[in-house]
Amino acid sequence: MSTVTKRMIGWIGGFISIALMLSFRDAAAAEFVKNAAGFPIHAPRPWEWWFQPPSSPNAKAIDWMMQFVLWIMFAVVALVGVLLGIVMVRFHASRHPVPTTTTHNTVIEVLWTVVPALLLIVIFVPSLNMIYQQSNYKHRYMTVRVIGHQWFWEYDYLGAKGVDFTSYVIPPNQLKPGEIRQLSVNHPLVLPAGKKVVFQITSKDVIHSFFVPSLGVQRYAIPGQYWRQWTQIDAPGVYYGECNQICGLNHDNMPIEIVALPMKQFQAWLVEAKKDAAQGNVPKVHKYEVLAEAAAKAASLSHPGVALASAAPIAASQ
Ligand SMILES: [Cu+2]
Repeated sequence: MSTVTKRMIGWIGGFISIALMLSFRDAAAAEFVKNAAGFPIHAPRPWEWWFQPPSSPNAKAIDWMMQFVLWIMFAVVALVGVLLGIVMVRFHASRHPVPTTTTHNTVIEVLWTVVPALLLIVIFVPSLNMIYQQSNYKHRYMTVRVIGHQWFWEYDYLGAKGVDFTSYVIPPNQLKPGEIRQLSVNHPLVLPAGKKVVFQITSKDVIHSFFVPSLGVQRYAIPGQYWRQWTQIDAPGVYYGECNQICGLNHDNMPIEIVALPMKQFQAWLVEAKKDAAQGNVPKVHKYEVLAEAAAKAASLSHPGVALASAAPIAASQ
């Protein structure tokens, strides 16, 4: 096989791989596993090549930026690769035994300074835009204080007196149908869909990190400091994240589960939660129709994507 043929095969293979990656992404974005209430489950899926499908304005901006920079990078790598290939073939010692003594070429030097500078400007403008978008906390609907602990999360609904509860991972041997191993929690954070929510993030002990990729949320939780971040969840659904700052022995046991409810259902839940809090009880966050219905019907769910717990406990099936 000639060198040219091999090179051709290499290039064609490369393009086919990229096309495949893109088609995987489109296929992945199109389908969600749904819980029994019809709410899509936003969790990592096997063979996911790209970011989780973005579900908030922030996540969409991040996703767009990632692809924008990726394609610029792809073009730069392709150009440099082709030039390198040409040099290697044309100026190979066998074809070109006497090396040239050229040391300067003004046109090329100006080009390889100006073109990268322009590329940086092209990247700089939208990224600055994104920073401004992400630091705009105006017109919020509500604020939730998120407190990291070793090893669980605490959610304090500011403005809803007493609504402040902890959220623990469900141990693998206690998973119920429809729950996801190391992602489902006993008390999920309940939020309204379609409204701007500000998180006020801090920690009681060590540094944690509040990370929900599909919502474009990621902030360190640092003792003695409040860091903010906002999100606006596009549609009702269940969104999963994890503490992504190594915080000790059970770092992997502090996932984040956010249930985004339609406005009416959220308000109904909040009324209940306030009543519970007034009676000195932990708000029963599972006591709303969506999750109850989901738990009841989830046994019938089957999907190759998210590894939902089956009716039999995991420990028993192993
Ligand atoms: Cu942590």
